[in-house]
Amino acid sequence: MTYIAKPKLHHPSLQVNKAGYTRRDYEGPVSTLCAGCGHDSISAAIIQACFNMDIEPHRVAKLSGIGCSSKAPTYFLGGSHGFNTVHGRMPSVLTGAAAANRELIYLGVSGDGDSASIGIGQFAHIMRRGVNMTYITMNNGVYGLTKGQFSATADQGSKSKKGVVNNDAPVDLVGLALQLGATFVARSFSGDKAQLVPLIEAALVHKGAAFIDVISPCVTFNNHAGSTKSYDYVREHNEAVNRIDFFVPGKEITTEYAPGTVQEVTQHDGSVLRLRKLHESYDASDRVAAMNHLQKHHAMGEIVTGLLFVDPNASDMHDHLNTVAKPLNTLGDDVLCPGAAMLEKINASLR
Ligand SMILES: Cc1ncc(C[n+]2csc(CCOP(=O)(O)OP(=O)(O)O)c2C)c(N)n1
Ligand code: SF4
Ligand SMILES: [Mg+2]
Repeated sequence: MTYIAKPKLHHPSLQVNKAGYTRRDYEGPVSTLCAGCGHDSISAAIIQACFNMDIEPHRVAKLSGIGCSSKAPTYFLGGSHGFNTVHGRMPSVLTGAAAANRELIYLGVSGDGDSASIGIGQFAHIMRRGVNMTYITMNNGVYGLTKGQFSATADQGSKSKKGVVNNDAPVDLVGLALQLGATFVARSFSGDKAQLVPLIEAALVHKGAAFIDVISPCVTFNNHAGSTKSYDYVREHNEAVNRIDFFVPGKEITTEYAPGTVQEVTQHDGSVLRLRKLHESYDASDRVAAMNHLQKHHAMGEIVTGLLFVDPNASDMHDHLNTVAKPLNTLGDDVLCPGAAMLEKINASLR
């Protein structure tokens, strides 16, 4: 048995959102991940974000690869479209789905092994193509599902549960996403829901490739002293550059802040992100500065979190390829078949 169904009965006084759903409608069956696994907290944050945003669950397509992290989508958005791909191949399947139907909201869920080890090539191409999606990695520095081997994001010098030292340099998915042209790049921590929920909300409406790397401790294999992905280590070394307030389009913003302490970003759908600066000079619109900041603080053993970069006017894969707006399965013969005369003209032009 891979999951335990939840009772369908809802308490009559549960809050209902504007789309007519309660928070329970965004859940899935009972999770079978280890108690305390960071991945379950990220699932809870996704549920909260979708509820807050009044998203109809059937409008979401959630895709993942293989791993405990890639199994997590089973436990949220039970009424959404779902696809579990081969290990590390979620990005190409998501790209294909997004190309065929731009009307769904695409949510890619992956692990550090799934994205930074076997799937690193696929990760690179989905970011550089600007696929319109929210891509979340649940990053614990190990292959949890196959019993705790170091993954490619494990820090140099960090120790396994049995005391083995990792001598290899880590892959930083945030650094890679920035370099590859992702237009919304953030890092967060599964233990910081206040930071994570608005980041997910903002990513869901971002047009283009939105990437959130979430440090998500594996309590069974990587939560000991010597690990840089444990709850204690992340709490002690978390260096947030900003806190984000997310406002849906048209909502009045009344809170006042001192000049220079807030960076306001209006996205293409009219939603507003208010970035309350924790590092005075940090500018989330400067890609190169974000890369420098990340490297500098990583060398100091710090984990930089927050919205690191956003381009609110980004273009996406559909703009790059000039694709048709309608889902491909709704196009009739009249559109798909150019007709004999047009075919003759095309053939003539090639002779
Ligand atoms: C092609 C292929 N190679 C290897 C495996 C074995 N395998 C399953 S999950 C996994 C790693 C998962 O690690 P990660 O993506 O970090 O997820 P976690 O379990 O840590 O959340 C591996 C190597 C596989 N299933 N398929
Ligand atoms: S093995 Fe680790 S990653 Fe997998 S469910 Fe357990 S705590 Fe989570
Ligand atoms: Mg992992």
